[in-house]
Amino acid sequence: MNTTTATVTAAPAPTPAIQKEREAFYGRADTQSLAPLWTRLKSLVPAAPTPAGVAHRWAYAEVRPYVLESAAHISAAEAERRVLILENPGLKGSSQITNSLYAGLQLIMPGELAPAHRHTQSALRFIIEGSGAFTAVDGEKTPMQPGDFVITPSWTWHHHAHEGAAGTDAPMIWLDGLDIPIVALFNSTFREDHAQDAAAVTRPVGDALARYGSGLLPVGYRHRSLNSPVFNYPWARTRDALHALTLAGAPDAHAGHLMRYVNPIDGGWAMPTMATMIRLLPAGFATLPYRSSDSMVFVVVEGSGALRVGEQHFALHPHDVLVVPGWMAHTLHASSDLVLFSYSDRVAQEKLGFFREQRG
Ligand code: GTQ
Repeated sequence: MNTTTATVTAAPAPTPAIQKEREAFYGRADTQSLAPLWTRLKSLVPAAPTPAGVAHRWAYAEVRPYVLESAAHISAAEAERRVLILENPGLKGSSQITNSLYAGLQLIMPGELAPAHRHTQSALRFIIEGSGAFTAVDGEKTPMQPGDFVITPSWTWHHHAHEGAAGTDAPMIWLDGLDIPIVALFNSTFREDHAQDAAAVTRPVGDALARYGSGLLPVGYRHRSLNSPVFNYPWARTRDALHALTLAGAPDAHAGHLMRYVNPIDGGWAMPTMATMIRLLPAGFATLPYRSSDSMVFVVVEGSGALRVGEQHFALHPHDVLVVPGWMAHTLHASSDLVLFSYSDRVAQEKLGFFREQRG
C-alpha cells in the first residue's frame, strides 16, 4: 500500500510516452557519464542488507583430500603459498568467502618453506592440524599448533616453514583469513618479495607472548601497531579459559560462552580489520536466533553439533569451515561440547559506525 502524508504522495505510474522520453533522456545523459539515481535508489540504499553470497559448509572430511593432493601438484616454494581458496559458491570467481573477506586452507609439507613476503593485507591463521611447522612474523618465529590463532599484521615480513622430516612427520594445514577484499575496495594493495627466502629472525620464540601476553607489559613500552603485540594466542590457554567459564555460570542464550581475542594494549580487538572470537557451547546447549551485519566465518575446533541458517541445516564436525552471510538469523546446537572459532569484518564495521546486531 502507498503511504500518503502531507509531504509524500505516491506518484502515478508514468505513461508509455513519458517513460519513452525518460529513456531517451537517460541515453543522452549517459553520453556525459551521468546516470539517474531514482531508477537505482532502492537497490543502492536498500532497507536492510541484501544477501551477499550464500551460507555454506566445507566439510573437512571432504575437502582435506584435495588440500593434501595439492602437494602432489606443486611445491610450497613454487606456489609461494600452497592454498586452496574457500570461495563462496554464491560469489564465484571472486576469491571471497564473504562480501569483505577471503579464506583459504594452506598446506605445508615437512621440509618445505613458503618464502618471505609482505603485503598490505592482514592475515590471520587458525591452525587446523599437524605439527613441526612455524611461521615467522616481523622477526619472531612461532610454532603453529592446532587451535592456535596467529596474526600476520599488515606489511610485516612473514614466511612459513615445516622443520619436520619428509616421510615421517605430519603435513601442517591451517585456515588463512585475509582482508583482501577490504584492501581491494580501497585499492591500497601493495606487496613485496623479500630478497631472501627466509626473513631475519631477531627475537627468541615466545618473546611477544612473554612480554605482552602474560598480564604484564614492559614499563615504558610504546605500542606502534594497530594490531595486538601478541601474535600467537596459543590454544592451550584459550581452551583453559573457555572451560573455566563453563564452571562459572550459564552461557549467553544467543551465543554460548563467547570470548573475543583481545589486544592487551587497549582492550580492543586483536586486529584492525578482522574481529576474531572463540566460543564454547556445552553439550546439549542450543542458542536462540541471532543475526548481525557482519558475515561470519566459523571453524569447528572441537565437538559436533549443528548450524541452522534459515531453512538450511548444516551438521558440524571438527575442522569444518562454514560461512553465514550478514543479517541472516542463525542458531547453533551442540551435540557434544562444541568449540567454534570465528572471524568477520565486525571490527571495521564498528569503527565506521554501521555494525548492527539483533537477538531473537
Ligand atoms: O600466507 O602470506 O592464503 O599472502 C593468501 C595470501 C596466504 C600468506 C593466503 C597470502 C598468504
